Amino acid sequence: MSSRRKFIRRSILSSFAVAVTGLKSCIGANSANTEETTKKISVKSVPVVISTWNNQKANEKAWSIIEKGGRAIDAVEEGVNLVEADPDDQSVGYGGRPDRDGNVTLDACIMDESGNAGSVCFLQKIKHPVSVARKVMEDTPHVILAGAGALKFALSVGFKEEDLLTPRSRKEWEEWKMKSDYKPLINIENHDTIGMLALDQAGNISGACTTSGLGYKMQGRVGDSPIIGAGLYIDNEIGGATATGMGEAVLKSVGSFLVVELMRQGKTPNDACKEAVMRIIRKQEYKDLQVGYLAINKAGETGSFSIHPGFVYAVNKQTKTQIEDASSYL
Ligand code: SD4
Repeated sequence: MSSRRKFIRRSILSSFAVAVTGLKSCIGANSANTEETTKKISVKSVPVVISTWNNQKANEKAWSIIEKGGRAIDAVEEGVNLVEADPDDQSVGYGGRPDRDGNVTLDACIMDESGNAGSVCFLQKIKHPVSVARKVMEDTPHVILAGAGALKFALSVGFKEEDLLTPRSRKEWEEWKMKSDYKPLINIENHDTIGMLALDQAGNISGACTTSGLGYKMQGRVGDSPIIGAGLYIDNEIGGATATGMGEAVLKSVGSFLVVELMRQGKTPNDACKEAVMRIIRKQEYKDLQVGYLAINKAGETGSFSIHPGFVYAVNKQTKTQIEDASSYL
């Protein structure tokens, strides 16, 4: 049997194997018949990989793992690793824009289908913060390690120290210092953070998020991306969500957790992302800031929404990666 046919067959088989305890909320049933509903209905799980912005290669990498029957957690880690290593992506990992003092400081987190989570923030000199986050998740009793402690841990488990400031990012920072004008531009400067969600053939969901944060931020600033519930949240009974854009707005609304909880209450991924954006819009001045959410549910349905137009995302539900425009409030 061709590997494509095997893949389709496995996907169909897994769709019947998934019984979702949280399903009653997905379909709006009341609590009295929860058990019955759970027994009778199973979700048809269609494998999917989705990630923020135009990260086609990262999606292709992740999809190649899903397609072979691999785990979602491996797919998201290896997918975002590609972007972390790319010197041309100035919002993530190697080549990321530095803070205003010239330090490249990285934030990342990862979460698996069992609700395990790992995170690093304000980590310097390590090219793959998401892989350090996975080690935190798997090898320590903690969820978040920060700064010098995160670096010490990374070195102790075999990561190597590297200078992450590329000549291009250094040159731009030197130019920025002439004026020191701190005003992130929507969709242009500072926005390429990768948040990735995957649903594998076994019906399991995992996610990862990694960034160098806002360019020219204050030293020590940590954004939403490494914070479980803000930049990323997974609940394998319901779905997953990730965020990009102005981290302060996402942090204050615990955005990704909110999106997943809204899906638990019965909203589609799209409507859940929209409502999470509306929470920001109702509470603060939003004209000068961009926030975008992506979500998937247990069935593999996807959704997205942003404040401003221009937020794009990469999605695989079939072999070819599509780059799509998110709907937006403005
Ligand atoms: C942060 N949310 O550090 C990140 C930035 C981002 O695309 O998403 N950029 O606030």
